[in-house]
Amino acid sequence: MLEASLKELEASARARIVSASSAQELEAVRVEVLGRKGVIAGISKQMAGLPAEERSAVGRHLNAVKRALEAEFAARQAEFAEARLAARLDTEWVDLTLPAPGPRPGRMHPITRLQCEIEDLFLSMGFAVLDGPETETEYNNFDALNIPRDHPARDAQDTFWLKGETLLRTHTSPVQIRGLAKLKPPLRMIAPGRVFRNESVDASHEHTFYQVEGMMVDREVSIAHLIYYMKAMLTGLFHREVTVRLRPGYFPFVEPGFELDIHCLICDGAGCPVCKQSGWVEQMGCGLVHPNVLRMSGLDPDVWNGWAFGLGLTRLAMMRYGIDDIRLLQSGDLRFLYQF
Ligand code: 2NM
Repeated sequence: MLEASLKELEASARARIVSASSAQELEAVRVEVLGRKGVIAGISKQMAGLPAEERSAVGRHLNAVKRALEAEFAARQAEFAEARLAARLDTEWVDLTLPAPGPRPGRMHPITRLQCEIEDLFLSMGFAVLDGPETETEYNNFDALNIPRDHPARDAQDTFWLKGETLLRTHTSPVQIRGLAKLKPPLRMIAPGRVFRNESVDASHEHTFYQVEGMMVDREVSIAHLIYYMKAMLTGLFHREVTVRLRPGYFPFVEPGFELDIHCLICDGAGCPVCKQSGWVEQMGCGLVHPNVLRMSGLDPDVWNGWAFGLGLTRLAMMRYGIDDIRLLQSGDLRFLYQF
């Protein structure tokens, strides 16, 4: 009786293995036949009731059927695996003879580009380009620049204070103070770099931004020299003649101090949103180096004097490239960066 059902089982299992149309269907059949609770396991259980001599004959037959079906399943599984591979080769092939798509090259950030151009301009006029630390002493950042002890810029609201008397530099002037200690006048130098102010961030304010400051110290330096060099820089940057005007401006480290405006390059002075209809755009602060600053750096203001300027690269970059939100500059957004 069991012998007959074994034969029948083998035949029907073989038929189902052959007709299985997918690996999943085949697996379902395998579990049903060979699984722990499958048909063969069931028959195996029933054998317990047979007399001993019959049991060993049926047992041998059962094992033979089991091994034969296992081999059959394995062969059919291999067929499915091979078919899967063939299908992948159809869709996933790669032509190895094609030239590789080279890496997408990086670009220079718009601020870096401006900084490099300004460095080149001043290098060509005999200036040294100086670098310095981003963490500074209170002395280099404030005292040596004639900024009074009670000046609001020293406030925790404006300055990121670190441990002790150190801080994140709020301008690159401390680099120039270091320059004055190292170089002998007559001297010319610029100090480009990253500066930090404790401000709330919005579309036109960042806590981290870029500046270029510069100074020249010689005998009998005048405002005429200052204007000459500022015009040389702006003409070089904008590739055209620029008209400038000076208004009085207060910075503790210069006397007299000025705000320097340029005739709006977008509307040529007619009035537009960039110059807020005034025809002029505020560009930078500048002036003649305060005698106290020279004195604190060990220079006699009766012998030496100088001019200095401070320029924000962010505003300049926004103007030059028509960027309307300052936050894009530090966003790291490739969609923004690849436009330059
Ligand atoms: C400005 C405006 C005016 C400036 C002064 C000095 C130094 F070191 F000579 F004292 N460096 N930069 C200066 C002058 C900076 O920024 C708006």
